[in-house]
Amino acid sequence: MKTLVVASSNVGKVKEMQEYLQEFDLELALKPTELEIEETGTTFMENAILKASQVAQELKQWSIADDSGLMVTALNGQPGIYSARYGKTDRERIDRLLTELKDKTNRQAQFVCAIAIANPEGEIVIKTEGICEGEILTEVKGDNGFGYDPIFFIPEVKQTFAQMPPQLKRKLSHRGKAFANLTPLLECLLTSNK
Ligand code: ITT
Repeated sequence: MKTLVVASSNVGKVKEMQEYLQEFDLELALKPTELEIEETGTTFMENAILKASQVAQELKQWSIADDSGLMVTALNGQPGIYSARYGKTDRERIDRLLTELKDKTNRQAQFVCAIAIANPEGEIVIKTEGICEGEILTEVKGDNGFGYDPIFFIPEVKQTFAQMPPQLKRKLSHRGKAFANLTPLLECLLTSNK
């Protein structure tokens, strides 16, 4: 494997994925924007597998996909796999969530990230997951990051993802943890494909 196609159109997510893959001897490419994969899965992992596998098959290249989202306890786990479809913009998605949580005292939530890597035939060779527990604030705080970062608060460090420097988000976040699980598996794969 020399080139790995990042199967995502989410700029914030792609930036983090590129950073977390930097330590590997890989050329990263972006999937063409016109190549869109329908997320018909019922779990984060099913959707990550769909995206990695279909992009790999289309382009006949190795591919990595991330499916992630926010599961809010007071909303019975919603928006979950529908986190991207909760509104048209990050602002709209945040506002909708804050409105739905307006009268709720239970602010518990978890971010989940599923990662899948597919070979050029579309077969899944690696899959990992990461989870990060936190709370949903009643208003936005911080300017870093993307998506729901300004309302996702980690009590242990008293900061939202959007208030943290990128290294701390990497250490604590769902994506950082999924990539920490991925690292030894990817090292192994790269050694066996030399
Ligand atoms: P791709 O499928 O093209 O990768 P997407 O934005 O549609 O991009 P998902 O289906 O995985 O991605 O939806 C994830 C949603 O959760 C989306 O709205 C993200 O902005 C948000 N999200 C995921 N990880 C996040 C993070 O680390 N911080 C804030 N929001 C995040």
